[in-house]
Amino acid sequence: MSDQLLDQICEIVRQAGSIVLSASADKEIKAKEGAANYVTKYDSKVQKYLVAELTRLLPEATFVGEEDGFSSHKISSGYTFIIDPIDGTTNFICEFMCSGICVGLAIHGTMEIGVVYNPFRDELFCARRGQGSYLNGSPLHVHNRPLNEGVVNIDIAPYNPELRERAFAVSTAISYHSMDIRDIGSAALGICYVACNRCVAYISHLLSTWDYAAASLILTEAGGVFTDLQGHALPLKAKTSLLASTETGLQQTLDLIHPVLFPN
Ligand code: 2AM
Ligand code: CA
Ligand code: CA
Ligand code: CA
Repeated sequence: MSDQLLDQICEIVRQAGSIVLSASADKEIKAKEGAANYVTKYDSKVQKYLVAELTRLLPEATFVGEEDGFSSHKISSGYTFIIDPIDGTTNFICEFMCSGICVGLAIHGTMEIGVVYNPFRDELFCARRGQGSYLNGSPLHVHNRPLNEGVVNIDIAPYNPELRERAFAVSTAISYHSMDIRDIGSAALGICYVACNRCVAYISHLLSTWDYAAASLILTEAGGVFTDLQGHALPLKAKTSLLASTETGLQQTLDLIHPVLFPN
């Protein structure tokens, strides 16, 4: 892995950002399966662009991505790009200006490069394994704060009635021990916001590989930690819960949510 490859991927992701910024008023919104689950023509357009440009960069790579038949979750034994063209589609539809373009590169199943870009704020988070993580070129270092020194981002999961109730219960428990609760509507940016100390923790009951792969490397390279909601180490997985935080915040959160999620 080289810095040059990371720079090239960052440039491709920035270009993809200009597709998002140039979106017309008619985004051709369609409902996907289940509740509160939408896709626009730009989700497909950005993914097509990323697949074409990243294939030019690394022709031998395979892809895992949210849209258009790339969602097999199959991480190959060689190079695998794990991409979410727009993480925060509901935000994009509502012009909330908080969506991330995510590109992760795994080699033999290990994350080596992670890039998450919010074009609306022109904020590019990136990391290379062993080389630290950066926000627009400035190095990121997670401060090991407790929960009461920051806000906690909790995904409300409107697409799943049972998980939504669990998220409300977790929000109640965490609310008494943190500065405040947020749901910024993008899993990848939520994890990156822990990496840059805007949030002290991020909690989700259900993520796909493309939601967290790139951001998880940005987090750990900044000194943050993540597990599933039972505190287990989290390899790249098709569907999982996820808790990202500081070392202190992670243990505090696990202790607070365990009786809520796993009573008896
Ligand atoms: P998306 O915008 O790429 O779909 C919203 O709080 C977060 O949950 C976003 O990261 C969003 O990703 C993800 N999300 C939205 N719908 C989902 C669904 N049906 N299942 C799992 N995650 C979903
Ligand atoms: Ca989606
Ligand atoms: Ca997503
Ligand atoms: Ca998406």
